[in-house]
Amino acid sequence: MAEIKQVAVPDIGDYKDVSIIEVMVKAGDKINVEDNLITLETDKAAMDVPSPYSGTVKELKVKTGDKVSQGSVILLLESSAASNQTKNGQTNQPAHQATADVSAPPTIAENLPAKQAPILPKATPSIGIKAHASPAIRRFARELGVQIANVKGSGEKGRVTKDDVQVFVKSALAQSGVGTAGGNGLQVLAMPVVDFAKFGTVETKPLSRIKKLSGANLHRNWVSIPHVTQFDEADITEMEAFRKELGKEYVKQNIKITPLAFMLKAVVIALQKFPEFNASLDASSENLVLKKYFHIGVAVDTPDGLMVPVLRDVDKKGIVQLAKELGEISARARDKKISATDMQGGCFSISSLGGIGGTAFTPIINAPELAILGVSRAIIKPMHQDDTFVARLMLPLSLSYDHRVIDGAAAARFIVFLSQVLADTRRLAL
Ligand code: CAO
Repeated sequence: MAEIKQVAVPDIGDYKDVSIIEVMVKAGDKINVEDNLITLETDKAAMDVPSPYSGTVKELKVKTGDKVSQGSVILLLESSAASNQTKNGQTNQPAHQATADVSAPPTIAENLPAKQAPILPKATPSIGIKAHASPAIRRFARELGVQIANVKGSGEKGRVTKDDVQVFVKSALAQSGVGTAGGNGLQVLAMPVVDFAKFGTVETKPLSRIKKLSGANLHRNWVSIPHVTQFDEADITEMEAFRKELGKEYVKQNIKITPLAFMLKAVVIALQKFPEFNASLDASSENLVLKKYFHIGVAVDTPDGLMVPVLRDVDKKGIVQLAKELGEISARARDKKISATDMQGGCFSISSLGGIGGTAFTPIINAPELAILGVSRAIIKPMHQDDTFVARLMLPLSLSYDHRVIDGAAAARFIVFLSQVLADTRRLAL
């Protein structure tokens, strides 16, 4: 026959008026003997209070933040006669001691069954990084293979809650791609958690939404694609002379003709000659999907972070048209007027830092594309020609490619051909 029982705070030693920092049950919950009900925290340690009975919670008498002592009623439980006592015959369990404020390996207290757990909480020396969490949450984290010290707590005083552990696991799964077609299950050491303020003044600034989104993509691409970067220099002396002439003609129409418009055109000519660069792996990673269109992504630096809008059908457009579209799309990106569709469908990307400087860099492939071209600042260099040195304007190129699909020799052929096209602007018209 069902009966209503009072569940009270057990013997917690000399502690009085101890704060409840977590309530783990609510009215209507069905609980078993030894399920944890609340977590108490003294200035030294945290401890869980388990249920001495099984049954259904009828009414909660406490809430987070309340102060309780031995004998304070926690809740009323409707319990069946058969389940009135704990396995060892006790009518009320001692509190389970938490490993105080440390992320040390599980303590003896945590490993012992409840009936053997010490009654009095004791301070454990503080070693390692602090992580506040109740024994139940620590146990839950351990079962999932999560190191509690790596979980950011959202509870009171930064306590790690069950939700925090679940969010941590979900985000770890999402980052590793486990369960997805591109899953790689990478296991890496956790980043060290450093208190930077210990070494000097610091300021914390949240990352922008764009940085968070692009950061996650860059990270996935960097760890899951075997990148190799091939470098070359293109002689753009003639191209530059032509660009300047053309630029003057279009100033009035407010079209700025930069080297990038020429790069777009030259890249498409190279992609037409080397179709495996204008392709993606399918979801099984066993087939190459060769694209018959030529949409090129262009990395644009915006105050909020990197965006890669896509210019469509570059093969069907001339240099002036491309320069115009480039100006428009980069202005839209900087004004935050780029939509998700503007960034989809790219076959290959170009990242130009030529307007800023630098000699070379290793761009990260914008998956599922297979290659990306980095462009650095052109400089005049002495080049050896016909037994003499002549001043030529040399443009540094960095081609990162997916080595699962593209061989080094193919990449070298691609970049050499691209350099030839840029060196002889007549080829752009072919
Ligand atoms: N060598 C020498 N000069 C160059 C050059 C190069 N490779 N590329 C551009 N320039 C010159 C331009 O001609 C222009 O000169 P003037 O002002 O005298 O006419 C100046 O540098 C500035 O060019 P720009 O940067 O405004 O224009 P762009 O077409 O070259 O680039 C855009 C447009 C949107 C790509 C660029 O503004 C940008 O955002 N670049 C950053 C991309 C980025 O962050 N990439 C890193 C991603 S991490 O992989």
